[in-house]
Amino acid sequence: MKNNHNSSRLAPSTSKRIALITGVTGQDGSYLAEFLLKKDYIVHGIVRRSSLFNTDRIDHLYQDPHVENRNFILHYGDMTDSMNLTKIIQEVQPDEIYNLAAMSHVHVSFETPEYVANADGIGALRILEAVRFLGLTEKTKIYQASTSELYGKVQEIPQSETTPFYPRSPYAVAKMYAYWITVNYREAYGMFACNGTLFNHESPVRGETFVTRKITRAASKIALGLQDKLYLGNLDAKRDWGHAKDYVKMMWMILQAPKPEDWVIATGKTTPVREFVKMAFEYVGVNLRFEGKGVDEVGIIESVKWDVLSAKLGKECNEHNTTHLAPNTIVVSVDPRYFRPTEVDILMGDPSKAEKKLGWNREYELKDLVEDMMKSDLKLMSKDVYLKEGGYQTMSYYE
Ligand code: NDP
Ligand code: GDR
Repeated sequence: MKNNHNSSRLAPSTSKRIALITGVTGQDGSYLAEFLLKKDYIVHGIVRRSSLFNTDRIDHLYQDPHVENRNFILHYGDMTDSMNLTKIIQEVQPDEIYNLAAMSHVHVSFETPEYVANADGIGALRILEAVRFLGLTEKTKIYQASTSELYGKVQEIPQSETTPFYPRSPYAVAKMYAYWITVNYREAYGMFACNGTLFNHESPVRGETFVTRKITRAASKIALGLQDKLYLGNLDAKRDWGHAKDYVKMMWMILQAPKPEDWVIATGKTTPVREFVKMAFEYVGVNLRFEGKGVDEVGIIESVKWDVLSAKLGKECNEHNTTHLAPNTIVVSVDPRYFRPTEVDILMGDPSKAEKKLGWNREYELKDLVEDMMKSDLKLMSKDVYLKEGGYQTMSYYE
């Protein structure tokens, strides 16, 4: 990150509303910061120190710390450091806190369970307790980023605010603690603290190792001839996928509701991973068929719509000059390393409470989401083609 952490130059006292976002460098944090800045908030964000810049997603919002009256201000911090969080909250005196910071990868949480409990679980407590300790319970509203992973081994379909939880990963168990401690602080101390139980939401800036982005990046690279094959885990898993842009609006809506409550935010539709793969390849005119079962299942090129591929790649493509996409080429295989010790088979949310009471509606259907991600990744990967042609090295970034 560029050094943007000079808190002695905070914005002067103002009538503007002040928001603090933990996890501002993440997918949701970056969209939410953009959304709140458009609403004329002063936005503070907490950023982790990293040995490389980790602020790519908020680069377009960055303001030089030497500029007076900034409305986007970053602070170094970590969810595992109570003193640091308390100090930032004291300095910022936020009207709204959005606690989005988390080690958010379900599979990785099996490798780092203790850290996840600390950052994702106790981290939420640190925020709540800091607000209480600083005497800000009347002033500061808190949004806790809860998750459909809480439903885990689902007890009913679809899942709503009243569906019992059955977490299936260290991540989900940590988030379960965060969920209930948020409810407890609301009930015990009358705090405006809410859980948004959000189902999967994706975007062109989704982390590269989540399944949707892994697929759209690979489909783009395969179309461009930069990668041969995509290896995935459980193709049968079903998820309720929406667009992050639609979902961050609801985080804000949840804190504008007349009273603090917990909300399910979802599309109400569910789709298998396999289908998402087909949709991504279809965007570039490649039709896939799947054959085999379990670890032997493969995705095979059935046919190519050359006119679609040519239009998407901006150059004439045909069976003679694009042989890497020949019919019957295997482009998807299963690798058991991506299986999880315990899996969440199906998630499908019932968003009717938020639809009725918060006016929740969505701009993006799944097809629009896939298009948005594919368009962006094709553009991104095309840069690699130019770099390679110019004799430069490109990063592999395979997972
Ligand atoms: P990302 O993984 O994209 O972003 C997570 C953010 O948290 C990053 O800014 C990351 O920093 C930061 N972070 C991680 N650990 C710490 C720590 N110890 N201290 C400070 N910051 C930390 O997640 P999303 O944006 O997708 O999700 C936002 C939140 O919503 C998360 O809590 C996630 O669990 C939850 N959620 C997400 C859903 C989704 O589908 N996207 C659905 C439901 C809930 P860095 O950039 O340095 O890694
Ligand atoms: P999820 O998202 O676990 O739902 O958590 P992810 O995209 O990682 O997995 C979705 C489903 O796809 C299956 N899958 C694979 N997943 C990954 N990552 N990589 C693969 O190669 C692969 N192959 C198949 C998974 O098994 C799973 O069933 C996301 C995160 O954003 C959480 O933080 C958030 O709380 C939930 O969504 C809601």
